[in-house]
Amino acid sequence: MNSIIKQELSNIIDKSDKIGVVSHLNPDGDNIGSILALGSSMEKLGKKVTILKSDFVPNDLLFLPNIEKIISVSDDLNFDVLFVLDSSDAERLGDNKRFIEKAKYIINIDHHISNNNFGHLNIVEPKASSTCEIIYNIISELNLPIDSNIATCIYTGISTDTGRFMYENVNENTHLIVSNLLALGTDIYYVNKKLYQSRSLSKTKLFIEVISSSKLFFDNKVSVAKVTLENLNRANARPEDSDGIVEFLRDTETVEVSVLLKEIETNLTRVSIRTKEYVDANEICNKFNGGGHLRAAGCTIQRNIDETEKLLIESIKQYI
Ligand SMILES: [Mn+2]
Repeated sequence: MNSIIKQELSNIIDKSDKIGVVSHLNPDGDNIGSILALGSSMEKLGKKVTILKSDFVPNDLLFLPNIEKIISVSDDLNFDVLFVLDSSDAERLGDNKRFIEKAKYIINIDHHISNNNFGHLNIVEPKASSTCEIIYNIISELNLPIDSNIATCIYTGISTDTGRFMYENVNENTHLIVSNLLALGTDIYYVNKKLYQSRSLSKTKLFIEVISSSKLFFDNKVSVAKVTLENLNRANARPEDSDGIVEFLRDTETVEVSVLLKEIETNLTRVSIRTKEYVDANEICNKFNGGGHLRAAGCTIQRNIDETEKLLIESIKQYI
């Protein structure tokens, strides 16, 4: 963060009383972790903070400290400043996009390379491992309050967005931050058990069904799996229970690109792409008005799930 941005951010927080912090659709550990961490820190400063969700919070994140502070609203709220975290564009907020349209000042903090700088102040750092890493740096550079609960939320975002510290976005600084988070009292054994060893039975059933019907293409380099509404029904699972399938498929030795297609409705399919070494996932998704990161990206296509599958396979072909 350069000193001009740092000064501006500090001024805005100083002079604002009513502060909103908002999540995106289909939130993950980094998104929920970052809104809770920043929201709780500013609340400790004495600000009136509203932490808003734009969608369901996945079950495996309900253990996070201060999770009860997250609300969903139907009536309209006014903020002096609205922080939008981990969201590459305003559309990611779904219905809560209306808060962006009416807030006096928007601060966009994100690490997606595809971020379109929709805020008045944009702190977009594609090299950061996670939005939580950026939030940690803001808290430490601005001397904002931090405690073990805030540290736990930040740790969760960094751990989940780095694939448990395995991806290329991890560097020595990531581990230095984690070292500080542990010193602040994060119980990593407890957090890791909640995050990685607490899968529901219906989620396990969904994984088995979806993975067993997945298909391989181009010399086993591309793996494609489909989650239909029927799959969800049979396993008694929720749409977010498919989180993790696309990474599981990517981890196959021969696979460079894994694709998960989720049927949202008959002619609407959500696509998640993961790559391992040389294919740019962001570039593929950009063609369909989506985006994300080099090795993890997504898009939404207005076609049925089978047509989307054909479209994607055709589009990935040139990279293999
Ligand atoms: Mn993130």
